[in-house]
Amino acid sequence: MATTSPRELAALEPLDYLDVDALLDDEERAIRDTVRQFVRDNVLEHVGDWFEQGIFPRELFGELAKLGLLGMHLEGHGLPGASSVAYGITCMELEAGDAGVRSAVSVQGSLAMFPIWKFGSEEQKERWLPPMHTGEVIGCFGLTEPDAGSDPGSMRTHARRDGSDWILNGAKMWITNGTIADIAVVWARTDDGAIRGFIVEKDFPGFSAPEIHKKLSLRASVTSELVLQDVRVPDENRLPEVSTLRGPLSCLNEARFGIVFGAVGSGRACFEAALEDEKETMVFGKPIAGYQLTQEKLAEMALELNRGLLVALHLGRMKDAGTLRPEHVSLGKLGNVRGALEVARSARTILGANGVTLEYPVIRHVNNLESVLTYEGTHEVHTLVVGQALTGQNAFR
Ligand code: TGC
Ligand code: FAD
Repeated sequence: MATTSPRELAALEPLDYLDVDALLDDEERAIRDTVRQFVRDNVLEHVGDWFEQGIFPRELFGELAKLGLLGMHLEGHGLPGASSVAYGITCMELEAGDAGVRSAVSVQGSLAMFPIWKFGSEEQKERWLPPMHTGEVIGCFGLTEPDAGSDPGSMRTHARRDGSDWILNGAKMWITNGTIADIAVVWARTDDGAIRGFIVEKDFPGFSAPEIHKKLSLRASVTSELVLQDVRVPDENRLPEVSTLRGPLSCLNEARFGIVFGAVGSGRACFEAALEDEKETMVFGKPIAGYQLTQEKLAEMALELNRGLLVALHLGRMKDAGTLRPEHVSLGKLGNVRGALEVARSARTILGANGVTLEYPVIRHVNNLESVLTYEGTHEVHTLVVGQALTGQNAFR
């Protein structure tokens, strides 16, 4: 067994205490380094201001597209077909910048492009996927409603057939990218009780996407309402290969998988800020790093982050091997988001008062993670998914 002195250990990349890096291949390491550099160059310097002002710069999509990150894990129609692990690592590095940036990419690739890729006609794929990959067309995903969040099966948005068209009525709530999107994938119930997906183009009469303001979380992300008042949608914009709730829920698996990795990125950014701070901050005559209470916090953070990273990587390998099940993703989302929140809150305490200002990244990540805990299935929903998988008993109802 190799032995490492405490001095050598302290010199290692602190997050990668267990040398998880050795489990990546050269291509995965190259993607990680490229995205990490992108975040340093394009996000870190500005994101505090974006968060404070409550904006997401739309032009960032163009920069993300230049790296091929939009829909990167899909293949065909000119898409890169990257591995699930590569996609996960990308989400982790983006979220180390800000969850809002990872959200923008998750929603575009996993929630707007994925349903078209999976359930769309050849014409729809040809029309939409290439410009979505290049960032010329931005998409959003409308499932949640004001009274149907955890229970999307109770949605009220309705689509009525009218000749060769459909007439959509209803409202969607909390929709990422809604106001800046060119198309919305909207899920609606039809008269036969089916749940169908429609590509609603932003200039269709009766459709609007007002932005939701006063959010104190994910502020560097656009969140919107979608309003549909007698919106006429041609049948050619209906996704032909989906007619049940299983359709939209299978899109969520894609985005939730990205969050399993992404949360580790948020936590890591906070851990790094805390490590930096504890070396410099002196209290009662010595650095706070020298106190057992601080070291316990740091050790717990390292434990949580390394455990989270290993779980994420394992799920990624399972996804690439085709053995990943939705309940595995629930376990990963549940554990890694909770872990990241604990790390972030603990890091905030180490920074003292600096921990509450946007001069440091920590409070931004803490606040963002409150949304991450709720969206893509709340902590409670994923607990019940895992509970059902373990017991065979449905405790949702
Ligand atoms: P239930 O009866 O269990 O299932 C209905 C059908 O769907 C199947 N199914 C799934 N299929 C694929 N993947 C999954 N994860 C699936 N979960 C269920 C199921 O097998 C069944 O199929 P079939 O063929 O037998 O009909 O449905 P339920 O009504 O009891 O609800 C179950 C529940 C609560 C787990 C589900 O509805 C749920 O996941 N609720 C949470 C909703 C949610 O996560 N919404 C997220 C909205 S999008 C978002 O938040 C984007 S955030 C922005 C960003 O990512 O950055
Ligand atoms: P509710 O479902 O009303 O839940 C309220 C509370 O009840 C929660 O604690 C919940 O866990 C708990 N609960 C629910 N069911 C049970 C149960 N059976 N047992 C015990 N407790 C239960 N949606 C989209 O469709 N597209 C998007 O792009 C999108 N982006 C979002 C961006 C942000 C910033 C946020 C905050 C949300 C976004 N959402 C999006 C919505 C998100 O998916 C929902 O908020 C989430 O699914 C929870 O729904 P809800 O807020 O209506 O809470």
